[in-house]
Amino acid sequence: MITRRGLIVSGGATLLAGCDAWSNSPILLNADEAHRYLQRSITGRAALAREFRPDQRSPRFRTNGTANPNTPEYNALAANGFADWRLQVGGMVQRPLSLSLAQLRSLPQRAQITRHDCVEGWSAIGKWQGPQLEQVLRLAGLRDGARYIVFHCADVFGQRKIPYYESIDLIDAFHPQTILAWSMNDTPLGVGHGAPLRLRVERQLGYKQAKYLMRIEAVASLDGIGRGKGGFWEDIAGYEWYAGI
Ligand SMILES: Nc1nc2c(c(=O)[nH]1)N[C@H]1C(S)=C(S)[C@@H](COP(=O)(O)O)O[C@H]1N2
Ligand SMILES: [Mo]
Repeated sequence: MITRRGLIVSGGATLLAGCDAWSNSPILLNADEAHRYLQRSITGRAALAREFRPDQRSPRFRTNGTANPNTPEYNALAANGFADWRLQVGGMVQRPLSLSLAQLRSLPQRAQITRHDCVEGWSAIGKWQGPQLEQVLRLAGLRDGARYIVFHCADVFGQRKIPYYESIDLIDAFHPQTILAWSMNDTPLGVGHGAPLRLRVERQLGYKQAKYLMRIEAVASLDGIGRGKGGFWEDIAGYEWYAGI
């Protein structure tokens, strides 16, 4: 039996399937997403970001954005080496999780040497290691209807003390190079680079690489997150939510 999804993925039949197929596809709900899907099939969202040799790493990798959250909560966690820190995994999952650094380190690991590109115009090559986000999402089990993963951070901005946040779709969440990095250049992440855990989503720009992760949330829609654009800079400065490189 040919499902509507089958028509979508079979390529040539896509246009014949018409609007009905688009609107019933589990991954395409509106024109904006349909546009991204088309772009994706041209550029290949599943393709890997380039990986480099160890000797190609940048001698200096600058920090950007928050270099130390410096809140009482964060300082207390940092003071004892993040032994009491836990990554909360919740939202639309079957099994909410609370994972220690030791648990994250004991999952199968992936290491990659990649180039970080900041929207402000600088780049740096570094080595990152941690479990693939996919490993953690499989442990938690996404519930039907979950379509985005939101990352909530420890650092806060402005008078209203809004914690940094970012989000990605499930294509990037399950991309093999999307990892929860606790190590940079073979050393546990320093405070400047997001200790104890940060996201690496290698096909996107720097501001998507959320540092100081505290909580991961699976959601059906980004409407209830911040002002609805899916990320801190997206909401306050109009940055693109999909920051593909
Ligand atoms: N929590 C948090 N994550 C963040 C930021 C931030 O200010 N807070 N800045 C982003 C930006 S714009 C960039 S370029 C990278 C910088 O990462 P680095 O400090 O390790 O170079 O982190 C991203 N992730
Ligand atoms: Mo950036």
